[in-house]
Amino acid sequence: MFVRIPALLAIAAAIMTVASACTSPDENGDAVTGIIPAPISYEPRDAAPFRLTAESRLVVAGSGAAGVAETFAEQARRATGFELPVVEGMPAASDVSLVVADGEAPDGAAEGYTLESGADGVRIAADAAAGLFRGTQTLRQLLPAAIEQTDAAPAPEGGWTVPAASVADAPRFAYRGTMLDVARHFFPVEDVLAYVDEIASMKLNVLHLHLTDDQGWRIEIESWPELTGIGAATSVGGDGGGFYTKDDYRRIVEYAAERFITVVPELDLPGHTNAALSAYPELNCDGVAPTPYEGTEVGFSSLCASPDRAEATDRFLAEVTREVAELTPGPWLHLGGDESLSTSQADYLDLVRRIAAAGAATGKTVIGWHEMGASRELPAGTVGQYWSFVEPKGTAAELTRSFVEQGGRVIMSPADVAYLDMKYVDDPQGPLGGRLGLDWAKGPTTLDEAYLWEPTSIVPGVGEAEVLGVEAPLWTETLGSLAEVEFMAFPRLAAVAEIGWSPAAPDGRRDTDDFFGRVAALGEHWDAGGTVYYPVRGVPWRE
Ligand code: TNX
Repeated sequence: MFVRIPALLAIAAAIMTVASACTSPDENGDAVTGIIPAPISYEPRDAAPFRLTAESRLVVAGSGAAGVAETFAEQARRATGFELPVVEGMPAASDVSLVVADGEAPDGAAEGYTLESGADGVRIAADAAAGLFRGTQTLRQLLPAAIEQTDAAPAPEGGWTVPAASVADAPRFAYRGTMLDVARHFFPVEDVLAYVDEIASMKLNVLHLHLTDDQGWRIEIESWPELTGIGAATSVGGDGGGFYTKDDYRRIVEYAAERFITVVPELDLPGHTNAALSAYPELNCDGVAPTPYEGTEVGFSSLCASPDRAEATDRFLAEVTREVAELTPGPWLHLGGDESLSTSQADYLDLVRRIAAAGAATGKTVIGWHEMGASRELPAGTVGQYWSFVEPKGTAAELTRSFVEQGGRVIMSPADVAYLDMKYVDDPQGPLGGRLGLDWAKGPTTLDEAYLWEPTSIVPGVGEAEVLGVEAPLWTETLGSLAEVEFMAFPRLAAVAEIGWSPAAPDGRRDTDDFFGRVAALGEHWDAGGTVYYPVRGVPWRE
């Protein structure tokens, strides 16, 4: 299906040696439903399980149900070899019924759904197609892991069964994302599509693409062709460049949209711009294009705030934001704002005002890293993304509250728990010898740490109503292949996905044992689908 086998095999081989040393499966025989993120409610029904067979059909009703059915069927057909036609009409006991109709989701939530399964069939119902799709991802996890197979292998022992259960579900936060840095290293479209499928299974609804940085500009801009003509040739370590043509990018957006995932494009401005500056001398204060950059330092580059450069800089800002906004059906445009360490505060504030205004002029809602909160001239509703890892009393908290004071909300991405590029704790002894990832945010990050944080307790004054959601960023200075991306993302992304979706624990304590048990179930799906993950110690991985 996806062209990524060799890199994957290399890592998978290394991992298998470690996996066999991991703890044994759940010995108590406890019913672990294996759903991640945990649903609002899961009740086993006193009934025989559902069986998906060669006779099964996907019986659809309501707006958007057929599209959701096709997306689900595509993978299920591949794995089972069954025909699984998408039809309308009366469902039979061997069918999966997919219904969009008013009053089906808990509280009418757009992404909510109910799922009933048993010998009498499966019925997933939602108020909107988005909720129906989320429900099919629960079904994906309730089916045997072999449902992830990329070709029809023999059916699992016992057949394609789904336990008899009633599920009612809806997300806690509206924004549940992950960021992929395609600037430090470039990832081809097929890799991004594979990643989209993987994150869809955890009910994430945002893929933030960090499209530009010092080391590369990765999105075609017709009015500034050298951004990719010159600015896309490099990456960290001289690993080669690349960029998305507009058609490539549209493919990603469309594929994500079929999975009800919004792509948030990021143009990182005014810092992190060496690639753009190297392509256009007129964007530099001294009129000289710097040489391309393939290192990993941050904070040395910036657009020029000088009035001499205002014409070129403002035209650049207007045109790049317009072209990227035109490619973006979603509501958000991320314009960076982080680590502009080579500009004076006055210049930074001037540039941020112009950058955010250009973004808002496209009709999109601007998102900025928390440093952008230094500006008191942000367009109303600008969203802040908090990434600090220091105590909340510091400046980062004040900068973050500034977005709320200006009518915006906040995405929580605290680096010490939510950054997927932080090393795993055991990795120095692990399969990759500590080669992947960074550790600047308070050292390596365990799966427990990724799981045991509460987005509404990070910044005082930014509570449930002010938190738009959560996002787990993955910076790729040290990551050059999809397999390496997957290795850093999984299983920790599952933890952040659950924080974003599942209800807050009533006593404020999440149950790691229960979570680890469900991660093990997800691990079987990853194995079957060829997704690489780090076999974190303490998770009862199944053989
Ligand atoms: C900080 S966090 C950055 C990135 C780096 C990352 C490495 C943030 C907004 N900026 O430029 O890639 O650390 O972890």
